[in-house]
Amino acid sequence: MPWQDSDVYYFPNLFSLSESRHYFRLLESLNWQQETLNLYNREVKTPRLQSFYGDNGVYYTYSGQRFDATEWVQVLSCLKPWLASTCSQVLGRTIQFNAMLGNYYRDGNDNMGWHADDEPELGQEPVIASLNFGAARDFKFKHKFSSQQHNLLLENGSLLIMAGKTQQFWYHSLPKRMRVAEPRINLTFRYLINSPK
Ligand SMILES: O=C(O)CCC(=O)C(=O)O
Repeated sequence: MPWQDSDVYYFPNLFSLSESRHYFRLLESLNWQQETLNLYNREVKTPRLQSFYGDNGVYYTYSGQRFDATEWVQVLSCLKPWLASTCSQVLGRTIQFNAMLGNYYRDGNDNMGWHADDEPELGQEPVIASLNFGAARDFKFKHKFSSQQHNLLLENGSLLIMAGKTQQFWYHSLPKRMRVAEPRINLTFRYLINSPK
């Protein structure tokens, strides 16, 4: 995308309709959980389900809570190297992933608020590779220091790559869309640099 201070690529139809259906079915059996977060001393359930897989010992912290990775399962172990090589070709350098944070949106009421993937454990210029299956959903970008905004429709079977300075300069969100009745599965592959436990 030709946006200032960013390195964003969108590939629709990376998977055919039947491949996407196949992956959606397999991915439905991941370890989906609705997390409870403590926000301003109130217990709040995240408006979506999440799952977190990764190499042994990998964890991430979110809203002061620590989440330890579940051991890879077959479908993710197959997707991971394939996606790493796809991203390496796109970005022209070797990309590796050691974790996958997944999001399951049951319908258009489920959403994700504005944030940047800028936690220290992701490093300075993280590569986030995001696969989309199921309902198409709007994905919004908002510049951190100017009024620029962009919208991308993330379609069934597509790939979004966010790299370079994107997380330093932009927030992103997946807003509610009340007209959407179908579920959506999103897998975000990342590389986490964890300090020893
Ligand atoms: O579901 C999506 O596409 C949003 C995922 C996302 O923003 C994230 O995992 O940081």
